[in-house]
Amino acid sequence: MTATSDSIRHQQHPLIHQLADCIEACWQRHLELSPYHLPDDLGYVEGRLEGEKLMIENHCYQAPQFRKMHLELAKLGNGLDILHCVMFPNPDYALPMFGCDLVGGRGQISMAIADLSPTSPDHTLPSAYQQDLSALPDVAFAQTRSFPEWADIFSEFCLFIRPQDAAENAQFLQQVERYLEIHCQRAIATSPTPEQRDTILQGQRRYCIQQQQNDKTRRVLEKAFGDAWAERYMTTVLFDLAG
Ligand code: 18B
Repeated sequence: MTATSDSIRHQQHPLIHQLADCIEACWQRHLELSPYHLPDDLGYVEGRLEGEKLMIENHCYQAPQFRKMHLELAKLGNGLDILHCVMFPNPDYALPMFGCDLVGGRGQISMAIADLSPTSPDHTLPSAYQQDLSALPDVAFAQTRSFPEWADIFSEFCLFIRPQDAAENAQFLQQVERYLEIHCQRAIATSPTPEQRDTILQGQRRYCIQQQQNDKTRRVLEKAFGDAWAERYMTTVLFDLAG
């Protein structure tokens, strides 16, 4: 599915709509995109949760540096809007994982997280990323959120907040755009290192295994689609382990 006028982003919280457009524009600006095909029945899905309709729309691409770039938009009735995005590097490239998740509704975003997460054995970002990220303007948010136990995968640059107002929403959007710009520019300047493939894969697998433990995501999916479907979706669409 492409970003047509019937995309559910048009019915979502403005920050989610803007971030979805921003992510796709950044990908198109920098990377050589081609489609990534999800299993046929998982491009667009609908379920029901407590009498309300849950709609999930997936946009998926690949590029030489990324085996899978996944943007997902979901809407539950009129109360809950979700944006989920992960860029899975091609395991021949020693790149961090970009991940982002926004949850909100009824005019307010309750949670916004974005990170460039290390996958190296020593859990540090490549030095070029550290330099670029450290050089960004400092942003401060009134309310940061505390990490659950499984979340030891994120970097010191992780933004994890409850934005308070339109100014903080705009500041979050701008900072995520800077992270994406750095990521795409560094990625296209990176040479493949196939000899490191096993190590890189191990780091990516750890990231996915930790993310699969997010009970808040799992519970929404289980309630709407059942336990087996939720397990399949979390392990094949949201956080699949590359071979
Ligand atoms: N996630 N999120 O993507 N999740 O997918 N998400 C929530 O206000 C969904 C990612 C992350 O405090 C919440 O508490 C659904 C990525 C963290 O225990 C809900 C989908 C990252 C938390 C959902 C989805 C990520 C979190 C609770 C599929 C990071 C806090 C919202 C469409 C890069 C967990 C709230 C905690 C929370 C739901 C992080 C409802 C259904 C890529 C850390």
